[in-house]
Amino acid sequence: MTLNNLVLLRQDPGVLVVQVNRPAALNALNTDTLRELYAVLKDASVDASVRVIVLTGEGEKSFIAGADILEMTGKDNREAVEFSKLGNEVAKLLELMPKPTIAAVNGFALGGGCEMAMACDFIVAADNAVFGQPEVGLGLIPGFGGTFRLMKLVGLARAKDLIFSGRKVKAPEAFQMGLVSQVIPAAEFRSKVMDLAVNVSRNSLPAVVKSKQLMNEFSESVGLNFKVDAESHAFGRLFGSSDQVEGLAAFAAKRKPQFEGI
Ligand code: CO8
Repeated sequence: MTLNNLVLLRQDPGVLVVQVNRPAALNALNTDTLRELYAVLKDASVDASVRVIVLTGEGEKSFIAGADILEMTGKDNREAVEFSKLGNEVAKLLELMPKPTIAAVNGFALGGGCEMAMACDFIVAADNAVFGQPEVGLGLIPGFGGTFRLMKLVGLARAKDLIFSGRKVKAPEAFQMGLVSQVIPAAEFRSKVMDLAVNVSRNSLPAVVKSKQLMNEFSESVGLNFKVDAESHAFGRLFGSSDQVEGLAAFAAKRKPQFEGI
């Protein structure tokens, strides 16, 4: 496929940094970006020179501020299912590929952004990072794996708290919940993340990959396809509902939504 620089790559020996590059939209994921992300990750998954993948966002403000709300606005049910499935394919690749994947969250990780981070093997966050699943405030549900990965990481009650309220949590609270494995001061974030990634890359790759595979299986990645399918279809069914239309229109108009759905 033609790459449009929606995803930037930087390769240090053994470490591939994959950087979502739509800073004007706070790195929100539209279809083209998801396709490009999938293509570069697929290549990296079989590239012998890549031993560790770091997923991050361009700029200082945002990792990924979610799926592109403006692009989602015109979608019908079928298109919404397809969009959710595309995001879920990227997330599945991050989770299952035979390479360690680290999410380096350098700012907003909201909605689909939090979901992409959770699909990585673990998350390190700058101390100014902000996490959340705000979909219900848009008349939506998480659609890139958040309905099952969040509860795996933080437990069922905390996942419900976050998804029902849509509230944003800062890096220290995300760390306390178990969503994030390390919080690093923003000023030294990039260099510390690279140190960490290089450290992982120097270990035996077959041993790291085998431990990844086992931990995934033991932590219920089994049944992943069923969960992904169920989520994508539930996500798609919300499209066309009065709350979904109102939620996305309110975001575009920069006003608060008025929900009436029952
Ligand atoms: N989609 C599209 N554009 C976005 C998004 C987004 N998710 N987030 C930010 N932007 C754009 C804004 O529209 C704005 O553009 P412009 O300058 O042209 O007006 C620009 O980025 C900067 O944003 P703000 O001016 O809003 O910046 P602030 O610093 O004031 O606020 C926030 C930052 C808090 C991150 C705010 O932008 C925000 O709330 N964004 C939306 C976050 C959100 O709700 N994300 C979840 C989206 S839904 C989702 O991810 C579902 C995943 C499953 C999808 C399944 C598909 C079918």
